[in-house]
Amino acid sequence: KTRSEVLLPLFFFFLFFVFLTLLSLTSSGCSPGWETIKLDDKVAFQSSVYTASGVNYTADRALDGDNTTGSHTVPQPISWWTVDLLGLYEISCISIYNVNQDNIDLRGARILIGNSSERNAADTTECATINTTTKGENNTFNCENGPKWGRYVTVYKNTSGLVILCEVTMKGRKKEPFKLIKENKTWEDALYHCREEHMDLVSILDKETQGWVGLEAQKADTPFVWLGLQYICGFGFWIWVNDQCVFFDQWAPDETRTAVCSTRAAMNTSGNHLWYKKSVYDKYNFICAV
Ligand SMILES: [Ca+2]
Repeated sequence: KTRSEVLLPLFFFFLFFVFLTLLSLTSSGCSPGWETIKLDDKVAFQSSVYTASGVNYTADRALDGDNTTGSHTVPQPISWWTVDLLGLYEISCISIYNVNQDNIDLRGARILIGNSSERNAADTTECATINTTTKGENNTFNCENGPKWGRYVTVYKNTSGLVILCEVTMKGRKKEPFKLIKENKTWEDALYHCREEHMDLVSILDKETQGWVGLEAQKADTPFVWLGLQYICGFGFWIWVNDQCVFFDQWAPDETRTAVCSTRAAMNTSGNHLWYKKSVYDKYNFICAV
């Protein structure tokens, strides 16, 4: 045998060994390449709040960057903790740190990710089931079958007991499907701007999109933002700029469906983000689909 005939199989065996070692290293932590999501400016809430010695163990204590403070519910048949990420994220993994304390046992709790704060909503998917007590160390849970999309991350425990979380961290990346443009333009100029720079003026076809657009609208300088909803006055109906009919709507209670020509729809930037009829010549900030 030549020298290379002997060495080549050895070399491949070595590569295989390195591969196995790397695999075992990565499976214990979060998959590489994901950013840590900033959580101390997000909003957390939970099923109940435990109070002792004048301290309220509120949900936000799991996000304050301090391992010595924790959120704590009271024992109930179902306990949960939820963070609203105030945006759409692709989430790869969640890590939970807890101190070593007798009443902490999260085994069987599920980590849920979705776009509704209702934990049993149809669009909620499971990231992982917690299989350790999470006591006395930082435990990382990678989302099974790949990263999950969502705005709300929930630790959901329906096997009586309580949910204690000293510190929660997660990795992923933000996705921004809508963009507020802080320029005051007429409806048509807004439409041209969106179509040139992005995809289109936004169309809202469901409650979920209404929620996203409402979040973006809160940052506007003007009391209303333009939506891609136009009135076809010759035929007397409303239609989205992506040619979709209006099945979901959020009109303000006193707004009638009929309008004069040159009317378009704008969203109120405060309150419940209801829709109002506005003259096509009014100038507002606007929201593009990107
Ligand atoms: Ca904490």
